[in-house]
Amino acid sequence: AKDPVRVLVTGAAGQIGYALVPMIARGVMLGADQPVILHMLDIPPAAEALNGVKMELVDAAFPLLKGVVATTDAIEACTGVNIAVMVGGFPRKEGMERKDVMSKNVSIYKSQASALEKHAAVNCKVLVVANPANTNALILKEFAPSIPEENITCLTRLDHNRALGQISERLNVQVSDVKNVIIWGNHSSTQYPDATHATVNTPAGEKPVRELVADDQWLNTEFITTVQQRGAAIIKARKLSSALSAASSACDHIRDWVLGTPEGTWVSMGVYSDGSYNVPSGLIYSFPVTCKNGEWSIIQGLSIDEFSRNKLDLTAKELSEEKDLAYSCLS
Ligand code: NAX
Repeated sequence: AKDPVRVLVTGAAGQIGYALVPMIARGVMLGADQPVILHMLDIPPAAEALNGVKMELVDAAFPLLKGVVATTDAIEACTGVNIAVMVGGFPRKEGMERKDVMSKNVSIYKSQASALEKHAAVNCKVLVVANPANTNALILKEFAPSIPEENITCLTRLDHNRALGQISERLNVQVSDVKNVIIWGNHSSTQYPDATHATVNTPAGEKPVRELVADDQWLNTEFITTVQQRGAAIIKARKLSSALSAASSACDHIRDWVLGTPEGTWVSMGVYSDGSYNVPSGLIYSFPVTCKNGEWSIIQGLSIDEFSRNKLDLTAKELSEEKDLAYSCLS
């Protein structure tokens, strides 16, 4: 039998946490043969609720779940973890300035970076979900210099999956037959959902989405805005933000990173930019990647037309501004 993998979930008493921890305990994230030990962190006002989640995990009697740590102590939570899914953060409340929210999250991610750097297992893989996801990941990277930068990522897989879902609905095909959409940039409304290179598996072989969509304008207009605004549409419908889809996508992100992407398929991940596609280096930016042996690599050589170029630059510009704002909160 395999040794258990220790998986940290921060913000585990929140809504995404509640959807995510049972998925991890069932093997959705790391595989049906991989035992896990869950480490759950939240803050003292949520301690009792967190303990309730722990009670339910015990009650569910998951065969793969070999232990549960539920704590409000970041050091205890981070000790020995192999995977860290950072869902905890300070939400934007009505009337709050952007700078105030940023400042709260910068201080959270700065201190959790140190706890992870000092106490996590060697080669711990980190996924930041909490918003502003890209910039929280960047702060985490800056304050955990001994964690390899390629181990620090943020979640744009939900946006990627939303894009697959929209194409599947539009073309009336199975979502599992659609692949290779791309989310470029920030997990925010400036992200660029790009279907230029996406394909559909049809009985006649693989076809570009562009050939199958009768109304070519749709891909350059409504498709993009629907994916960009999907989070807001969910809030409007549910009166709560996305949770099950966020949790499921976080599992997809880690599973593909650890176990590899299928041959010929790429996915979107927010990763530390190396200057590929002339995206400024030093940002956590979402790119198309493939994964193998626990490492991601950015797909190279895709053609970028002028329409796409402008959109790649726009979301990079927003990320640079967020970075400046985050740094201004440090001083
Ligand atoms: P909730 O407010 O339900 O849960 C957040 C939890 O984090 C709470 O239990 C809170 O007590 C805890 N928390 C706050 N500060 C903490 C700290 N310093 N350490 C540990 N825990 C802390 O929010 P939920 O709906 O679960 O969303 C969580 C985060 O995911 C939010 O920042 C949200 O904006 C972000 N999202 C990101 C998505 C993505 O695709 N990247 C999509 C879904 C989601 O909107």
